[in-house]
Amino acid sequence: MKLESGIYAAQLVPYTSDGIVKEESLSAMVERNITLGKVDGLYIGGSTGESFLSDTNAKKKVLEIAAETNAGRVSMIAQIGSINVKEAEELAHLATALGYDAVSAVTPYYYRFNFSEICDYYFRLAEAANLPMLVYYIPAFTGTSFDIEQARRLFEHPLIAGFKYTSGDLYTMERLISAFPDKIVFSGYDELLLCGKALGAFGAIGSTYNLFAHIAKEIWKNVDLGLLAQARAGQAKLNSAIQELTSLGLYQALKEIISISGIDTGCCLPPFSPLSQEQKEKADALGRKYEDMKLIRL
Ligand code: MN9
Repeated sequence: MKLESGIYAAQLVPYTSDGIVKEESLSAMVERNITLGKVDGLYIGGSTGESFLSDTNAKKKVLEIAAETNAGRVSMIAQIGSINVKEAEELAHLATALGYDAVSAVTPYYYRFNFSEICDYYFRLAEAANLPMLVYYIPAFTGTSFDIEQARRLFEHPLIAGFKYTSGDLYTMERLISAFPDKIVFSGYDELLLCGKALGAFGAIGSTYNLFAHIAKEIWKNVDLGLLAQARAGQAKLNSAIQELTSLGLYQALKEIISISGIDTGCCLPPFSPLSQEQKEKADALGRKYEDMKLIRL
């Protein structure tokens, strides 16, 4: 399968309090995204999956379970990036063996790598996978941003297929989309889904689509139909929910609400702290409210 355009859930991952992947729950959460959320694709092992907090075994398990559960139904992207490049290469090989459609890698972070080092990292990982590579661009977290000329250098490698663009700099996003019509850009901030789509993004990848895929798909479709007022109303509803959930801890709150549907969504990995009883009750109440508003189905 090649990558479909549209809404991709950045897959949440349920962990035990010891940091072990809850395998059955993960499979149920993937299934839920495909059959209830009707997502166009899945992005596995990214920030939302807490990949940068997890150990190599957990990363591999997550890639395996997601691929087995999906069994070729929707497009799948494996986030394999890590500042442990040997680990990233192993994950790249695994993603290929498991039949992923593309890989993605976070820009190497923590140390201030120069651009030539960053290019080497991306080319090496793309070649290890021998799959299309989406640069996971998230400058607020990695501290590294690229200009259009740097993007051009990355795109000189035929396997660099596009960006997962998680930045509020919509000017650069537009320049990227216009300058490289043969490449693809996924919009990475759920808060800016309407804007990304309006500027020509190929798809959108987001954590909140584990819960709000339906409204995200509606925003997407309404932009396609030129129904701007409806799209804007949808984005406003989504953003109010993001604001409410973020005040509790976004991934924790998303997992708590999904657990109402009967899946044991487990914990987040430390240093993320668990929700207090009071926060859990608040998240549950928000979940019921979104259900009443027909924003989600539990
Ligand atoms: O991958 C997500 N990024 C992070 C995409 O979690 C760092 C987004 O979906 C955000 O969670 C979302 C809320 O800020 O836009």
